[in-house]
Amino acid sequence: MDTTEIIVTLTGLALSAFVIWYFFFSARQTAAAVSTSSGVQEVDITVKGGYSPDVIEVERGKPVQLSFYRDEENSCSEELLMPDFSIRRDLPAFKTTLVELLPQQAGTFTFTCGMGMLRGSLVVK
Ligand SMILES: [Cu+2]
Repeated sequence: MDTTEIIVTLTGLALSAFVIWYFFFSARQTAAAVSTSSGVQEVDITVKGGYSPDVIEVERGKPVQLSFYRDEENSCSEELLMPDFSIRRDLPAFKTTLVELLPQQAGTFTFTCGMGMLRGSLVVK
């Protein structure tokens, strides 16, 4: 190996380490839903290279309204999937999209972008 190959290899390793850290170990942000007087549990989520917060806690049996504000044009996040709730929604850039659902069962339900790269979870208690 010459110097260039070593540098390329090391850069590649550093990038892989960063990607692994980013997807699996970076700090998760948890937010509990705020219930309105009408009993709707509301949560605001910003979509920008990920979901923030990406862990959302709600109570079972009460309607949930998630407000997704997509703060970017990156096509990765243009679609939102919540397979457990049969939800598939387009998120227009720089707009808020409301997603309503009624969690009937306790558990942790994943939501992702259309490609499954961005991830968040809805924790129903
Ligand atoms: Cu994506």
